[in-house]
Amino acid sequence: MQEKLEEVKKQAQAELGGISDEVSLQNLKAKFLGRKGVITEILKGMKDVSPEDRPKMGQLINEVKTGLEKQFDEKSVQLKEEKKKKSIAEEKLDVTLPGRSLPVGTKHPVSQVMEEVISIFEKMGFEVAEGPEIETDYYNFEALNIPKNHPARDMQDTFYISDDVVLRTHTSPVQIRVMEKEEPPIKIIAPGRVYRCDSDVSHTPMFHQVEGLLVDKNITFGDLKGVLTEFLGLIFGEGIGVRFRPSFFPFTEPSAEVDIECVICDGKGCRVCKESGWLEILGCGMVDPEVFKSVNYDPEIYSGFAFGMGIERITMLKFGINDIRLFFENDIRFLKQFI
Ligand code: 2U9
Repeated sequence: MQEKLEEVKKQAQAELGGISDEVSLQNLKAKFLGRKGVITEILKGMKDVSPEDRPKMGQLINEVKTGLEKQFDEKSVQLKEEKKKKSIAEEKLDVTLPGRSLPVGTKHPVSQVMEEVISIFEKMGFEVAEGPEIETDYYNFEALNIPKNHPARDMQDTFYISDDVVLRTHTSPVQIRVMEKEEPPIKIIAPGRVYRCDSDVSHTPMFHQVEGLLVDKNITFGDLKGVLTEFLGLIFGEGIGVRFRPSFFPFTEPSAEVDIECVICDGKGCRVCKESGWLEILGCGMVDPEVFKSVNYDPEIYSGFAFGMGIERITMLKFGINDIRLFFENDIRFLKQFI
């Protein structure tokens, strides 16, 4: 029995040496020290040992048992240590690795140009004014001296919400609302979305405008020319050719349309400028006395100028875009080109 015990001890130690994980360790422990384990089997053999040898034998078995238990426990501690060291080594953070770059969006080209236009006028001392996109007939047409039979009032051109309520067709109602509330001097721009029943390569049902209004004593057409010529030089490049052509708008008198030298062909004549060398870029004029009357400004005391421009058109000319609908398709291959 003593020999058997010695053999079992050696076998257990040998097998313990080959163990490398906690589960196998527990299985091995059960095999030797468990209730149905090898040591228990040996203990059962005690009944065949002579009574005088029994105490010594019992002590011997116990020594082997506690010795093995200690070695199993030590192995368990050792395995836990190794596991911890391994996971620390594996989870080490390499701060020198290059970061993963996240895709970053870009500002829509119309927003970029809108911000640029606003910034130029702010530097000249204009303040930004805003108002509702759903307007009454009064603010959108009546107060602006647009007659009842004017084609712009037609259902073909204007989105009607009801007989008396429309989606604003220009940002001019904003200026009417400001003048109703405040006395001159007025020096504002009104940027925002406007709506017209129209759709082709150069028109969309919604587009963006910036309009401007300056009212004070002794404001002249010369002031208007100075401000707009300065603006066009800043937005299209210093020295760009500018010309003022007589025109008509119900809300300004006299009125003019402003052209710049064609940015595509440098004024030589091409398809875009219809061989004229010039591109129409904005409309303007001196505020009509009828408009002043509707806001209770005395046209004998005050004068002013106003102007309006479409931001999509300016963006198309600045970037050489030939179809306005590209702005609203949200194709990132298009949008990515304007960083
Ligand atoms: C008030 C009085 C007058 C604003 C003006 C224009 C001329 C003009 C167009 C440019 C291209 C509209 O976007 S577009 O289609 N605008 O030609 N706008 S004068 O005149 C005003 C505005 C407010 C109280």
